[in-house]
Amino acid sequence: MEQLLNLIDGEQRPAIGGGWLDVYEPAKGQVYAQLPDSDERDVEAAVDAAHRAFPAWNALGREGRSAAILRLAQAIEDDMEGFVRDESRDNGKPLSLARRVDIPRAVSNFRFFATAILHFPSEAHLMDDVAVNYTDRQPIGVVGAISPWNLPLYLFTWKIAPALAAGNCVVAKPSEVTPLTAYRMGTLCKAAGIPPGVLNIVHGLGPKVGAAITAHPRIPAISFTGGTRTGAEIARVAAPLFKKLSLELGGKNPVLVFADCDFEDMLKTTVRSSFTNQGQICLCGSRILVERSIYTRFRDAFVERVKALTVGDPERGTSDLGAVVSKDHMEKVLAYIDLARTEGGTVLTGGTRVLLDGALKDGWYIAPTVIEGLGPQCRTNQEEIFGPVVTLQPFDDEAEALALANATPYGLASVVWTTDLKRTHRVARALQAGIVWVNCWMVRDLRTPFGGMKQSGVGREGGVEALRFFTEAKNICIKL
Ligand code: TXE
Repeated sequence: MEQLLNLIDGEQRPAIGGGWLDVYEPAKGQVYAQLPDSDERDVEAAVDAAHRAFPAWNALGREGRSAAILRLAQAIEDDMEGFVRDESRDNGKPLSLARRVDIPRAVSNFRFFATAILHFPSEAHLMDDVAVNYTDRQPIGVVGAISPWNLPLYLFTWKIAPALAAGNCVVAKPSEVTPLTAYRMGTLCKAAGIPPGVLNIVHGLGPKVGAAITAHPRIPAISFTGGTRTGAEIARVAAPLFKKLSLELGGKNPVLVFADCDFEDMLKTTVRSSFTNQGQICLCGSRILVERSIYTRFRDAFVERVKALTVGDPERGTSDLGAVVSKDHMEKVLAYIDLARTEGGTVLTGGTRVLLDGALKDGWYIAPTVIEGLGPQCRTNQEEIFGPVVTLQPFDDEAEALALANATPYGLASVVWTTDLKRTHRVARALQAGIVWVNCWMVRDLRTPFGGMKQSGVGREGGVEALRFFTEAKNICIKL
């Protein structure tokens, strides 16, 4: 049984307390590894190491830090298939998805911020002949990063890359549900020339290790991605400590399908935006709103496409969906499908656990599920399910489409399908979402602001937004 280890002060270490947690393989529903059951003592050791490493890492300068981060990116890319296999095994997602999205994006995250820091602008303000001001964006020092299980290495590196590039040292906690690729990446740091203590990875439970990071008096900034409830708990602890917070939380994203859309392009993409990663992406479109004149046509064509999807062995190229990430999560998603039935919904396809055979007989698989007949205010259409489940709702006009789209406590992402340019501008600007995709989905430019409003989070990641989060802006005013 492989034992994954913490990375603290450049060393691979077990938890000080000596405890271990089980790590499961969702495709088989079995334990395959163990994880340090760390606690505040391990976090303390990581914080000490990070503070000791900070002066030299910062003094390395942007070029020096950029070179080290680029070496780490290259080391991951050099073992692409190993990371792909590990990510799929740990999360249950198809190998093809980890190969196409997760690991290449982790490499891109490092390369993007390793070069972005070289062009990170600052400002000067001249006051005629009185004074000159310049803005000095200095690294915060030691920052905390806490990430979820749905896109494990992708989201873990999305925080670590800008933090390191900006000159900070990091105390990071990946999800205890999917720790494998973070552990693997930690083993590459020494050879990549990331000095001891610059990146510290402390594995373990959220309420223990995550909470210790959040509360630690010598970690003045926390970047978190995860559920809205956990985000609220982190904010409750961090607020009185006046910590800088970046919270990327849940979503209940609408897809608005107008009758004038490119139907085939919309249909193909909407299957993807509904069920990619088993629907476990906070950017997935889980509420599909369709103009009434094409509702029946859309419903029948969409259901036919969904029925053709294959739920199967994540290692097989023919599998469109793999396993959901845990037994608890499978039961949560199935409970939401039962709730939808209770609330009066009709399950048009899916709605059940999928039982495979052989070594996969105990795996956690759910059929892609499409539900109609529910109003906007029921729990099924208000709460985040975060699984392969979407609902369909018709609308009669643009005003009703927007009212339905904005009718949840979330405001993360949205998708609009129309060929009417004026409507595109009207609808995009009226949607309560941090991200609006028009005639596409998951098209990502890393320079753009990323994040949501309402209960989808606070702040933005990506590009200069991330570099500004991980630095303190100081105005220096000099008399002329
Ligand atoms: O979240 P959890 P999950 C959302 C997605 C879904 C959720 C899935 O919509 O709601 O995240 O991730 C740690 N103090 N997004 O279920 O439980 C925990 O150990 C400190 C939105 O994992 O919140 C894990 O490492 N930390 C996002 C991490 O928090 C705590 C994209 C997340 O766990 C903690 C991806 C505590 N008290 C997923 N309790 C976006 N908007 O981009 C748990 N943790």
